[in-house]
Amino acid sequence: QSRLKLQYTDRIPFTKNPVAKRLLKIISEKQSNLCLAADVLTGTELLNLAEEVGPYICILKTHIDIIEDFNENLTKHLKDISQRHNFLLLEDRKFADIGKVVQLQYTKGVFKISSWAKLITQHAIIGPGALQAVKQNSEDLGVFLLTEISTKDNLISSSYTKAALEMAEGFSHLITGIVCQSPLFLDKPGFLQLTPGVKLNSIGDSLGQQYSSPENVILERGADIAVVGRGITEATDRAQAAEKYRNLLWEAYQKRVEM
Ligand code: BMP
Repeated sequence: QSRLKLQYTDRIPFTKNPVAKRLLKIISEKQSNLCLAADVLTGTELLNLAEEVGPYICILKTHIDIIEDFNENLTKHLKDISQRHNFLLLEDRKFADIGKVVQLQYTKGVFKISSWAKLITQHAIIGPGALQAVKQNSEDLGVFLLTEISTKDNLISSSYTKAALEMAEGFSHLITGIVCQSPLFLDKPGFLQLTPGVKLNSIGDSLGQQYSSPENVILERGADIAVVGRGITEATDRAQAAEKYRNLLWEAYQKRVEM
């Protein structure tokens, strides 16, 4: 059965990744398939945003290396908020180095990503090495593998996308899902499609980003979870904006299942 037609809870038995099972439960409980891209520059801004928008999201996605005043207290507080509001933390590091370096970047350095992020993103370009590097953590970690990208004139080919998906299938205990832009892997309800590039009333920014609407991303592009950044972070009332995107995305998914 196509994943496009299944409710989130009905997909739990298909996934082999424990973090994906948790995520599917959170999505159903909160009726939210919204991931917030929390691209802000200070710890205080990040924590305030997480508090405001927390009730409406299933994932909060960070780029922790853009925080100007990072210290370990920040990720500790962020973790507390994520538990209180019941969402998962995704560090969008897009790991793309040799396995050994990915292992070090994931566990060490300033950010110690493995100590707070249950979800990470990886590029497929280097082959299975980066997945092997974090594989032993699959009880406590889910990877979203990037197989397509939302930017204009990007260099990813359809053969790259296909090979990346095949690679993901070999790591089903570790893979939570796929970051992509079109309805791929329809026969794999255990993988979640995470799709960025979502904003109302905009077709893109001046640096190559391309946007679709919440309805389009769920109904046409096959997203299971949509990533919204500036559509929420730049709104005057961020909680209200998050609630609006949450409702539109959830209704679109329900419509897709029933269609
Ligand atoms: P915004 O909605 O403000 O354009 O933010 C999009 C977010 O999604 C950014 O954090 C970016 O890193 C991420 N992203 C993307 O835009 N396109 C992709 O293909 C993959 C991404 O991770």
